[in-house]
Amino acid sequence: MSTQSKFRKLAAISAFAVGAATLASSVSADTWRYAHEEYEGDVQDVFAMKFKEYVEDNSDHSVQVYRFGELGESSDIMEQTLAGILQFVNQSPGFTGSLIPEAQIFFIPYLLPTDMDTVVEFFRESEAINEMFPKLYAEHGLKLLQMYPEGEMVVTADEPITSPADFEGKKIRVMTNPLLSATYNAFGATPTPLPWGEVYGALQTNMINGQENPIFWIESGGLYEVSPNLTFTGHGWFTTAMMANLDFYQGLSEEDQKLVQDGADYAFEKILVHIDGLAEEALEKIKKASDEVTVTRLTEEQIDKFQARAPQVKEKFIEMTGESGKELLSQFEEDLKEVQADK
Ligand code: 6CS
Repeated sequence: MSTQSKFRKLAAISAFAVGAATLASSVSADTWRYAHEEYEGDVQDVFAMKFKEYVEDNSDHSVQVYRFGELGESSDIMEQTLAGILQFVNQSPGFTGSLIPEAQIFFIPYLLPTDMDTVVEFFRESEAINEMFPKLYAEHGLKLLQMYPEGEMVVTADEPITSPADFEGKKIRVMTNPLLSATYNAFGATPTPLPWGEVYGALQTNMINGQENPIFWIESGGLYEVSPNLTFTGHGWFTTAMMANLDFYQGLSEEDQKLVQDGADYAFEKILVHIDGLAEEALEKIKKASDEVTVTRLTEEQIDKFQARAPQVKEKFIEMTGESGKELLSQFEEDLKEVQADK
C-alpha cells in the first residue's frame, strides 16, 4: 500500500473512531429524573440542586429535579422510582417506614440526642446508617445513597404542650408509618396519619389539632399560621434519605456509579453547612411574621414524663421488625454511644 493510501486509510479509521466516540458520548449523555418532597429552597431541594450541580459539572449527564406536588405526593414519587420512571428519589423514613419497617427506627422517641454536632457525627460515622441501612433498602429495590438530618422535631398545636396530659383528646397529624402513630399514642395523643398535602388544610379546618416537623418546614409551609403554639420536646430529628432505583444504579458504568455516589457525598457535605443555624433563622422569621406564636421549651422534668413512655415504643419497634430490627437497634445504640463518648 502506498504511503498516501495508508494515510487515507488511517484518516478514515480516525474519522470513524471520532464519529463513534461522539455518538457514544451523545448516547450516554443522559437526563436523570430526581424527585423530592419539598419546595424550592427547602433542605431536600438544596440537596437535590447540589447533587445536580456535581453531576452536571463532572459529566455530560444532566439532572431534572421535580419538587413537591409536581409528580404527586411522597408515596407517588416512590412508586415512580420503583417502577423506573424516576432514577432518583428523596423520601423520608416517615413515609419509607411503611415499605421498609426498620426505617421507622427514627421514630423511637429520645433515641437521638438534640445536640446537632453529635447528630451530624452520628450520621457520618454510624455503621447502622452507612452499612446496615443500604442492605435493607437494597432488599426493596433501592440503592441508598445518603441519609441525612434536616432539623430537630418540634410539635405545633392549638395550645402549648407541656405534659402527656395536654395531648389528651388532641388529634396530632403524623407521617404515614405505624410506629409514629405508636409514639403519639404513647405520648397520650390521638395520632392521625396524613400525607403532607393535606396537613395545612386539616389544621385550618380544625380536623386535626397539631403536628410535628422541623422549624424550617413550619416556617416554609406556613404551619405556624394555623398551628401557632410551638413546643420543643427534644424527642427526635427529622431524617431523610436520597436513593436511586437499584436496577438503574446497577446498570450504570463503574465511572457513573462513582459519579452518583460522589455527587451524593458532595450534597451531604453542603447540606450539613446549610442546616447549621437554619432552625434559629426560621424561628426568627416566624416570630416576626406572627404575634400569635408561642414557643415552649420543655424543662428536664417535663421531658422526663415523655421520655418515660419511650420504652413501650421501642418494644413496638422490635415487635414490628423482629430480629432484623433488633440487630439494627442494637448497632444504632452502640454507634450513638461511641459518638457521645467522643464528645
Ligand atoms: O411532614 C411532612 O410530611 C414533610 N416534612 C418535611 C420536613 N419534609 C417533607 C415531608 O413530606
